[in-house]
Parts: sequence; C-alpha cells; structure tokens
Amino acid sequence: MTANTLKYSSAFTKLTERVWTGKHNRTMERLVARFHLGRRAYSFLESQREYFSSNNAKKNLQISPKSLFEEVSAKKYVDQIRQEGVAFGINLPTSMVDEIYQYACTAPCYGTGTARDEGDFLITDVKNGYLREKHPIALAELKDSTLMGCQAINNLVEDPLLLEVARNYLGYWPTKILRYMSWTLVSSLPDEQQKRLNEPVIYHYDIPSYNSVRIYFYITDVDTFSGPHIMIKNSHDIKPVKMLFSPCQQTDNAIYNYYGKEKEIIIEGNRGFGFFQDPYCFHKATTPINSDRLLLQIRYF
Ligand SMILES: O=C(O)CCC(=O)C(=O)O
Ligand SMILES: [Fe+2]
Repeated sequence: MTANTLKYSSAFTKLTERVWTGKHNRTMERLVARFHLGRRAYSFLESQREYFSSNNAKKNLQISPKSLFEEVSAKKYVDQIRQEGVAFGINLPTSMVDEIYQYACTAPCYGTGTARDEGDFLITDVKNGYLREKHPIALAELKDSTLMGCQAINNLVEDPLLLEVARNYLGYWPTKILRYMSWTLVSSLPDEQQKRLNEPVIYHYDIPSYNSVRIYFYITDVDTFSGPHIMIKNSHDIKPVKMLFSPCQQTDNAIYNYYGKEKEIIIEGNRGFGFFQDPYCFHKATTPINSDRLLLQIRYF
C-alpha cells in the first residue's frame, strides 16, 4: 500500500467505526437495519473496513481445521438464504445433540414475568408450567456465558463451514458471535399471558444489529404439537413500507393479509435438525401442546 492509501484507509476505518459505534449507535442500527438496502450498504462498508483494517475480525475467531458438516456447499447454502431468508440441510450428529441436551438440563436458566425475580433456576425445577409451583413459565432462556461451558456448542461456534456461511452471507467475518438457547414449555396459560411471558410467539422480525444471520438447531424432536418455529418466506427482503415504519411485531392477520398464508413455513424436524435464517424475516415461536421444545441458536453479527 502507498502512504496515501494507508492514510485514506485509516481515515475510512476511523470514520466507519465512529458512525457504527458512536453514542447514537442503537438508534442508527434500528434505522439503517430495517431496510434491505441499509443492511447491504453496511455489509459493503464493513467488508471495506475488513479489507483495510489491520485488526481483521478473522484474527479474533477460533476456527477449527475441519468442519463437522462436510457434505454442504457454503455457496449454495448462502444463495438459498438470500433467496428465501432460510436454508436447510445442516443437521447435528446424535452424539452432539445428546451432549447439548444434557448440558441444558443441568445449566442455569432464567425466566420471564414474575419468575425473573427468582433468579437462575434449573429446568428440572419447572413442573406443569410452573417454577417452584408459584411462577408461570412459558420461556426459559440460557445465556451466552452459560453456554460457553458446553464443548459441543463451542465446537459449533468454531466450525469452519458455519463460519464460512456466516461470512459469505454477511459479507465480512462476524465481529461478534452469541450463543443462545431456549426452552419453550407446554403451558395451559391463556393466550394473552403466553404472549406476555414468551413474546417471540408474536410474529416479528429482529433488529439485533446492523446485520446478522443465525443458525438454529432443534435439540428436541419438533412436530406441529411441540412448538415449531414458523416464518414467512422471503420476508427478509420484502416488507410493505407501513411495516417498515411500525413496530417489529405484527398480528397473524396483518402478516397473512400482506404475504398470504401460503408463504408461511412451519419448520418441523427431529432433534438435530438445523437451519440458517436471516432474522430480519418475519418469524415466530409457537407454544408447544404436547412436549417442551429446546432450541439452540448461534447468532452471527
Ligand atoms: O423460539 C423460536 O422459535 C423463535 C425465537 C425468536 O424469535 C428469536 O430468538 O428471535
Ligand atoms: Fe425473533
């Protein structure tokens, strides 16, 4: 690089850093990332920053030499997420599912509603939808720092194929990776209370950052009666202006009226079933009727 290129690239890096991470960062994020074009522009600028910056995000990543998912083509996979907002075909081996399930049964979770005041608890403390027979629970979550103790999840975070998909989709090496796991529990609570205790059961899209992609793995078998994840195909790219300028949550009716019910994908799969998704698509959780559901997410930013 010539002295001039170095000077410009360092100025460019500083400027983008200031814009992305300044004190109005979250407001900027929520504004820019709502729009497909905003996310693409961010991707482009981040890719340029990555190219020019000496502190390349790749250097901060742990990447295993060999992927657990040999059969999958990252390119085909990324094209699929771009087209539909979702891609299938990356599934976990049984031994990993067992390890993750066992870990989740003995690791601290936190609840919503009145259960939040109880602090951490084990999922085995929840019986018939109530924690310690007192607090209704519809959703129990496990946070990133808790999940760092699970070797199988760490192996997924370091998996080169998953990182390659994330990198190609985002346009730059992820600068942050978060693990997240949640139990959605069988519950006989009225609908309104369900929605208060487990907000993701309302159709919504997420704006976790300027750009993001995630992989989901079912850790329990999921059919229509055990809380399938539901989403609207292509909705990451296509949203009516009215929805872009209103809150991220929408009623089922508003979604069906605009997209049509035929765009809805109800995702069922056995334990180990995985899918990448662009979280800017409309999606929702559902309340299980027969058996609790455990879901692992790895979120790339
Ligand atoms: O649990 C689900 O199926 C959806 C969760 C969700 O919407 C989210 O984590 O953003
Ligand atoms: Fe969500």
